[in-house]
Amino acid sequence: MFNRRRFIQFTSLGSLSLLFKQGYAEKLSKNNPIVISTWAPNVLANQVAWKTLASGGRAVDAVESGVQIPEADPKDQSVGYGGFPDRDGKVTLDACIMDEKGNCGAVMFLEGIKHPIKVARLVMEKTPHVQLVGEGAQQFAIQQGFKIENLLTEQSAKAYREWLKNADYDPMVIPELLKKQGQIDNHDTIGMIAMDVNGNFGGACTTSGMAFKMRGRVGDSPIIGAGLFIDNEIGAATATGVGEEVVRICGAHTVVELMRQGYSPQAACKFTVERIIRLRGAKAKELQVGFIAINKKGAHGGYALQKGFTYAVHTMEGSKVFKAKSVYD
Ligand code: SD4
Repeated sequence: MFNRRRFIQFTSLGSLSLLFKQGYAEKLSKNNPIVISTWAPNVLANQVAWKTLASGGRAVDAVESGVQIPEADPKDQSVGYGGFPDRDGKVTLDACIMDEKGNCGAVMFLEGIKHPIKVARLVMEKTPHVQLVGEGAQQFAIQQGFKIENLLTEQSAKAYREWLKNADYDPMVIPELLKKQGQIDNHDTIGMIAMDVNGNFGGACTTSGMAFKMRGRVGDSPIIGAGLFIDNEIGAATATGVGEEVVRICGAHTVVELMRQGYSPQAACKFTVERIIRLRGAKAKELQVGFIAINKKGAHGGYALQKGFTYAVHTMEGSKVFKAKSVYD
């Protein structure tokens, strides 16, 4: 039953009157809207997305606004402005978005645009295509009124100069090194998925990719089916970690298809992570990949290869952070 006291406690006051006026309150409690994001610090991004969900808005609009928080945050060195550069010292961004009708858009290897998710949304809505890459993606963004900005902050440039001393690319070791240097605070690619009051899903994923990657490299994050997937009858899933491993198994799509077979979100994420181990054997011990998922009932789950993967959840009950279970400790 709908609990008005709890509802008032956890819903932003601004959206309350609107909700009651438009009769969303009942829908809110019945359909359990939910937004979840990879990594604990994205609690804030979820709160922004929740404002849209709590006022009866679409999941796709909620996630588009939510992921702009880390995109604009220079302290988040895995997403948008302030992201770590590639091995040539250039920040290149990947993002995708998907709605409840299977509409989707993506940009890859995009330079100089602070909010790649907004460009991905416009690819979805204003072009006959799903994916735009590099110079073409940038040209499209400029046509749509975006400004070119320098996205490389002094902090990320410093990390790059440090990295250049050895210039070894190792996706597992690099985050640890940067952590030791105080450069990162367990903050990573954001994959955000949501279900709105109408029971419809939306998802967004945005990243600056693996730090010090080869120039032109694109990971899983902007690939529909790998970094993000939605089937409105079933649920939504998104990924973080070493993108090459996620692409290999069509990660997010696999999670959703397992939920279709009756797996819970957590069990579907676990089975998908285990598929990486079956393919990669001992190599999987040196990699991190994490998935999160939600189903039509509003249940959520996550699973990772290595410990330390967290995800943030926002529902009618407020914000919470979950530590995902993992295969390796
Ligand atoms: C990529 N999956 O580019 C992204 C990176 C990432 O946490 O998620 N880092 O492969």
